[in-house]
Amino acid sequence: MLLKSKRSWEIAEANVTPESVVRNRRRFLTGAGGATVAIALSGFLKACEDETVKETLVEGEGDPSASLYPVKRNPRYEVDRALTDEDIATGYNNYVEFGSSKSIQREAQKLPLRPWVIEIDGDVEQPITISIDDLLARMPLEERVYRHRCVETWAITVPWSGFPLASLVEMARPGAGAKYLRMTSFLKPDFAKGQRSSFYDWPYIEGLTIEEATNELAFISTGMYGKPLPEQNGAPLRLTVPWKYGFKCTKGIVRFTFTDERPVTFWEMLQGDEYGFWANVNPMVPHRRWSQATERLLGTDDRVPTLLYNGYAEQVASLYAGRKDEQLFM
Ligand SMILES: Nc1nc2c(c(=O)[nH]1)N[C@H]1C(S)=C(S)[C@@H](COP(=O)(O)O)O[C@H]1N2
Ligand SMILES: [Mo]
Repeated sequence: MLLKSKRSWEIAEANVTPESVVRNRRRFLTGAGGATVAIALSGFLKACEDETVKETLVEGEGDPSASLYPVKRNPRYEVDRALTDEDIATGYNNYVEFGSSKSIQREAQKLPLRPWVIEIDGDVEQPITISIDDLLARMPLEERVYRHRCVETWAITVPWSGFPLASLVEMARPGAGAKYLRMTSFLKPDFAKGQRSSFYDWPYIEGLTIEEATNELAFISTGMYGKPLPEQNGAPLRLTVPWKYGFKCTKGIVRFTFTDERPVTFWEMLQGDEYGFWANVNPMVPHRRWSQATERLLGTDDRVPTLLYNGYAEQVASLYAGRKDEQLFM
């Protein structure tokens, strides 16, 4: 993601190192071995290199969920665009936990995917603690082809495997007071070197209204291209809300919390005037520093017009009918 700095030459998709934005924040981080290490940020952060070696889970091999895929494609969710090549969609990523470039694929392999325990809590009938493999066994898996539009203006088209977020909400049995669903990502600075940077408020938080979370399009991806999700794309589970800018699609989720309070999201906390809570795609509403009128398709580099709600207005426009006064598109 691109952060505001005093430099006027910044353009969309420029590879900005957020740490280069000077901040005088200090925070104590727990480093490897439980030692408490003070990391002062000024200029570049030289995080200690991670020595921890993970059990091998290479490209789906050895992943206990590998036998679940491929799953049947739901023909309701196809798009009139060619699929992005798998190598591209799995090799050009945003995942600040592992660094600020697009080339975090190798670094992300350090994330241990098992055990992976998910908490479902807050305003629910009874809190649930469930392992990813038990959750996968309970959820109705299917494949859907969705467009994905990053706020930085690149776009991909991906065959996701996973389940409707509505199925998880149904399992959770939220109370009548639950107006929002907050999603929290993992916090493992020993494995995720970006999390040793105190520039950000970790962990990554995202949120949806309950109406959004139970919209038919809201999806939890657990696989892509007929295989388990790779680490760099958010394994073992990530949110996929294709009508919103990509930063809403939080990766590596460990907690779903039902609440009456609107979550303050990761990017909102850092720079809310550019990356807001709603973040619905709209070609007519420019980002503060660039136009959102067109997008670049990764692979072909074709520039094509961006669509309102990323082409999903029919399914989601009604969610916002009563919210005209809000900043729905940033
Ligand atoms: N936890 C977490 N989730 C994240 C991000 C991130 O940095 N951390 N980046 C977001 C952004 S900006 C985009 S565009 C998508 C990219 O998903 P992809 O790499 O699978 O294409 O992930 C989103 N989810
Ligand atoms: Mo993004």
